[in-house]
Parts: sequence; structure tokens; C-alpha cells
Amino acid sequence: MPVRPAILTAAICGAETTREQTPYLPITADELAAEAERCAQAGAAVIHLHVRNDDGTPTQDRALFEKAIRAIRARCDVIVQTTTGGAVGMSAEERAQPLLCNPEMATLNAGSLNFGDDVFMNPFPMVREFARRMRERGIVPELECYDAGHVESCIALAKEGVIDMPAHFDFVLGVRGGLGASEENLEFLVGKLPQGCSFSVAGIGRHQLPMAELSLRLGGHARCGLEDNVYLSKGVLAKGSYELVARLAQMARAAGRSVATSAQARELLRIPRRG
Ligand code: KMH
Ligand code: ZN
Repeated sequence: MPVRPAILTAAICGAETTREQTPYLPITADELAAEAERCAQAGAAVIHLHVRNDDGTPTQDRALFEKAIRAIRARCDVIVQTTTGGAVGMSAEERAQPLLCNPEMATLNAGSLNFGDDVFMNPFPMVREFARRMRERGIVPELECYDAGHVESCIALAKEGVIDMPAHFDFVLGVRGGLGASEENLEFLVGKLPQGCSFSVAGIGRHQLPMAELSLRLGGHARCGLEDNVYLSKGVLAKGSYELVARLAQMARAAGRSVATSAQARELLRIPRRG
């Protein structure tokens, strides 16, 4: 069997990272689009997108997503994956707004968890409703799993007919309150996946690069970016998510994988091409 190209996702902004932590955080639509283009040139096929108000605070405002998506589209042909996670404490309706922009892909957070000192709420009725809206609009979900039970929840939701299998999972490992970032945990999660599913790994903080390397070696895909980690190496800030993407591209090649183009990623993720 030929080795599958590696899909690299750049989470360029997030909701929690601040300009105090890194001056390289993109905030405006122009900054997000310029950063998305640099990431695409470095090998990212997917941009995981959050947006901010001008003062840097997180928002799920539809108009700001539309502006950012348009600006990204004008510069590069990446898959834009909008968040439906938003920031901790936002209401479901607030979080669902970017789906109105009909992105090719969106995150579907599979379950609730302690998120640092906060609680990130994803009760089943909310997951079902977000999945229904995505299906209605032909938006491909990425199933965000922060713990092993979230994978089992996705399998249960597939049995209910709420989500389609095979699906694409993202294991977010190393959140304080979620499953830790370790080789043993990743292998355990991969073993739970139904036949034909694909997976990516987003390691948090210092776990980002080692977990990406591990995933790429195991045949999975990988996510990096300032949303989850601001450092390129100990004490050295990444000058943008693109530097982290470039590192992942090197890792993929070292693991004998090619780096997926956005066209290849659309095929692997079963994303219909739009006119
Ligand atoms: N900001 C986190 C609470 C997602 O984008 O779907 C959730 C998050 C997940 O970032
Ligand atoms: Zn996110």
C-alpha cells in the first residue's frame, strides 16, 4: 500500500493565546490571511480558524469569519476549518455562527472536559445539533477528542446516525483536564478508531512537536500552530505558525511521507470540491 501523504493543519490564532505571550499572533483578517499563506507555502493544507476582535478578544462573529475567510481565499487554496469551539464560556449559538459561512470543514468537539481551571462544555444535545447543521450544509466535521471517552462518544453518535463513519478525528492531547500527551495514550486512541477513520494529533504546549512527529510516524496527520504552542524550541518563540509547519513538513519527509497538497487533503478528508 502506498504511504498516505501527511495532512498538516495550522492552528494560527486560537482563542486563548495572547499578544503578551507572543507578538507574532495574527489578529486582523489581513494578518490571518498573510499567516495562512505563509503556512500554506510551508506545507499546511488546512487552516484551523478562530477570529478576534480588534482588541484581541475572541469572538465567533459571523461577519469577522466571513472577512477572514475571504482574505485567506484571495491568497491561497487551503481548506479553511472553522472552529465551533470558540472560547470557554461562549453559548452554543455564539459558537455555531461560523457554520453560516459554509466552510469546507469545521471542528465538532466530541465531549466536555475541565480545560485548565475552566470547563469546556460540549453536552450531547449540542454535539448533535452542531453535527446536524454541518451535515445540512455539507461541512465536513473534524472530531475533536480530548479524552478516550470522547472517541467512544463519537462511535455512539455514529450508531445513532448523527455523524458519518469513517470520519476524521483530531486527538488534542495535553490539555490540563484531558488525556495526557504520550505515546501509550496515542496508540490506545488509534486502536479505538473504527475501520477507515483517519486521525491527526494536536499536542499542547511543549508536547506539540514530539506528538506531531509520533503521529506522522504512525501514519497519522498532525496539527501545529500558535493556538496550541508558541515555541519553536525551549525559550525560542516561533515567528509564526509557519515556522512550526515547516518543522512538521521536515518530520513528515523524514518519516517517508510526502506533504499533502490541499487537493490531496480534500480527497483524503472526503471534502467535496466546490465551484
Ligand atoms: N478554545 C478552546 C476552548 C475548537 O476550535 O474547536 C476550544 C477550541 C476547540 O479551540
Ligand atoms: Zn481551536
